[in-house]
This record gives sequence, C-alpha cells and structure tokens, in this order.
Amino acid sequence: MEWMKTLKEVDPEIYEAIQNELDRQRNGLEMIPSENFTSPAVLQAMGSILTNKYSEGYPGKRYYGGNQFIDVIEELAIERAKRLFGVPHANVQPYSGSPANFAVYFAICKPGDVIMGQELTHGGHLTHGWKSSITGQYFKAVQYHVKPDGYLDLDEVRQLALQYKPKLIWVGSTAYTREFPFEEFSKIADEVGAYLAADIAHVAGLVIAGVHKNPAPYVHVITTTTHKTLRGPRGAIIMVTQKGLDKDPELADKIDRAIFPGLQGGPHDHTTAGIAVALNEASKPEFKEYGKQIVKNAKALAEELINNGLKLVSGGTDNHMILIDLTSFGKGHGIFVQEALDVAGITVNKNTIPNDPSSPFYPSGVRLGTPALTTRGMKEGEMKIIGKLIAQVIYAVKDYRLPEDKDERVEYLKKFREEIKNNEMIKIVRQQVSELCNKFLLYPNL
Ligand code: DSN
Repeated sequence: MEWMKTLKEVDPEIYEAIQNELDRQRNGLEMIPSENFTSPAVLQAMGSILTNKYSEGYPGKRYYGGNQFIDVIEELAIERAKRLFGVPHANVQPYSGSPANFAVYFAICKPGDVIMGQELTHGGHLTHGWKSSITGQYFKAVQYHVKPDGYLDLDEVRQLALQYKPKLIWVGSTAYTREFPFEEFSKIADEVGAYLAADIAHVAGLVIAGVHKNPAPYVHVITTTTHKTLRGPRGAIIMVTQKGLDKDPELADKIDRAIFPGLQGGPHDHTTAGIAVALNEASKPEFKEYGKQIVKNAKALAEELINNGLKLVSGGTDNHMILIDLTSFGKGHGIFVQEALDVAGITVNKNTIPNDPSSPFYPSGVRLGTPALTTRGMKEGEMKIIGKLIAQVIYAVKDYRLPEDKDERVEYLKKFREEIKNNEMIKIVRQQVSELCNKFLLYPNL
C-alpha cells in the first residue's frame, strides 16, 4: 500500500492492524446501516496536515493566529451544508452526533426541562432522553413509541406533548425503517410551543438525494452525523432553519456558543475539510443516483428476507435500513445471528426491537442496511443473493437459545462460538460472500 509506506516503516504494528481492517472491509459485506465507505478524496483531507492546527472560534473570529486557510475550509463546509439542506445557518464543528445533540440541549434547555424523544428500545437514540444518557438524567425525559405495526405512534406523541408540555421534541432515530413524519411532528410541536429538532444522522444522504423528505421547512434545528448515508468523515453538523430563526432570532448564535465555548475546544480541522469534500461530492448528480439506489437495494433485500420466511419490524423499509425481528427464534437471539453472520463475512449489529422481551445487550433483533454495499456498486440482483445468504445463516443457528442464567450463558456462548466456526453452511456462505466481494472491488487504488 503506497499511501501508507511511511507508516509501515515507522509503526509496523499499527500499519498491520490498519491493513487487516482494510482487508476485512474489502472481503466482507459491511451491512451496519450507520457505516459507509468514504471516498479517497475524503480520506486524503482527513489524513492531512490540518490536524496540526488549533482554531477555537469561528471563521473570522478565532482565538489563535494563523487561521486564514482554516477559515476558507470551514466557510466552504458551512456554505455547502447550507446550500444542500436549504438552511440559513450551519455549524460544522461538532465532534460527532452525540456532542451535536448535547449542544442542541445546551442551546435550548435548562437542566430539569421536559424533553421528548423516541425510546431507545423503540428505535430512538441514546441522546434523545434514554435513562443511561446524560440527556435522560439532566432533563425530564418523556419517551414516545412505535405502534404494534412498527410505525410511529403519532397519537401518543401528541397526547404526551399536550400532557407534559416539553421544551424540546426530537424526531429522527437510529433504528426506524420508515420515513420520519416531520410535518406531523411540527404540528404537534407548534401546538405546544416546543422546539422541534430533527436528528437525520441516518437519512441525511437520502434527504440530499431526494428520497427522504427534507425536515428544513418543518423543524427548528437539524442535527446530522456526516459519516452514514452522507458518506463523509466521522463528524456532525448542526443546522438552524428559517423556522428556527423565526422562533428565536438568536438561535444560531446560541447553537454556536453551545458548541464553542460551551462543549468543545478546538474544532478538528481535518474533519471539517473532509466534511466539505463529502458535501461537494453529495452535490453531484451521481450522489442522487446513489441515494436512490440505497433505497431500491434496501427494498429488494427486505423482500428477499420476507420471501425466505423472516419477519421484519414494520413489515419492510422506506429507507436504507431493515430490522429483523428474531423473537420467533427465542428471546435475545440477536447475538447468535450477529456472530454467525460475522463468521460468514456479513457484518450487521444486534439491535432491540420494539417491546423487546430481552435486553439492549442481548436484544432480539438485528439491524442491517445497504449504504456501504451500494457504495461498492451492488444493485438489486446482489441484494437477492445476499438476502438468501443471510437467511441461510439465520436458519443455521435457529436452534440456539440464550440461557437465562448468567454463568451458564458465558459457557453456552463459548460453545456456540466454537461451533459456528465449524458450521458447514456458514463456511459455504463465507465462500460465496468472498466471491461476491471480489466482483466489487473496494479502494482498488489504496
Ligand atoms: N451508533 C449510531 C448508529 O449505529 O446508528 C448511532 O449513534
């Protein structure tokens, strides 16, 4: 690998680990829906000398000298974000999604205020008020849910909003396979005078591609990570909409001050450059095609999984993501499927499903998605093949049952891990996964 020649010489151990990770990404099917393969151009920006610089403050208002070129980079990132999402204000400095969401709280709420978000086990994010997050401890968090059909329960959202009068409501989550109903949420938030924040971390790329509604006309604030469907580096953006500025003309300043000096120090300028590059890439017509293909692929995959007898939360998908309900195989079955698929070279994550009979660490579902496979160039035909392979692995481990007793569980999982390494069906699937990966080269020039 020419681009890492120096690293190889200076630190062969780290070089080897990176090389092994590259091989893993190349030779497996990356199906965690929050992951993607960023472009070589983004990698170059991230691996640049920008990491050397301190730049507390904002363009034109820095606390350190020598920021004339950093200002150019940050302004480009800001302008590109504003243009792509149609918003009047963007802050590109949040280190990642959780700090971005914390900044929204810091800008809008006081400790103890009532906030509302989708419950984690129903697809929500930790930072939307889950009990183990600071957001569930420093605020009075009211959590809403999905209905038995897997769609958001808007009647419950409205009833809770009227009852608790939240200061801030979140819409957007990490394990929801349908379009977020921004307009319906905005009516509820307006009715109770709440701020409405859309967390579009998962669907930002789909919004840009026009295959998911843009929340900008409906919400006051938008947060997103930049490394999921948006396909940039690990980072985040907070945007204030015109609706947000109409509600509070100082909202943009409050958000900026919440990030710096409120929560963060120097921005990661190499990441800012990577974000700017990713946003530039996302403005091209090819990116729209990419976003459309992600959804087509997810729908094709969902159909194949259903045809193979598997149950999906909400019965399918509108976006990039699928949530398989494994309760018919036993409580907490997600770990068996995740690990068996891992051995087969297919990476997914175990995930809670709505009303999960088990726990977040041993949930009864798996979550998977198509953004990374679509980046590799795979289409509906490949999704059909992959759907069958996934089903074969799921059925290969269908008889395992998670013991209730913790000690027994450790021994049982140890034995399970030994057995899946030698499972003939899983070996066959691994071989087919390798053959498929060889047809869709990843980073051929690295
Ligand atoms: N960890 C992210 C995800 O996988 O969806 C959310 O923060």
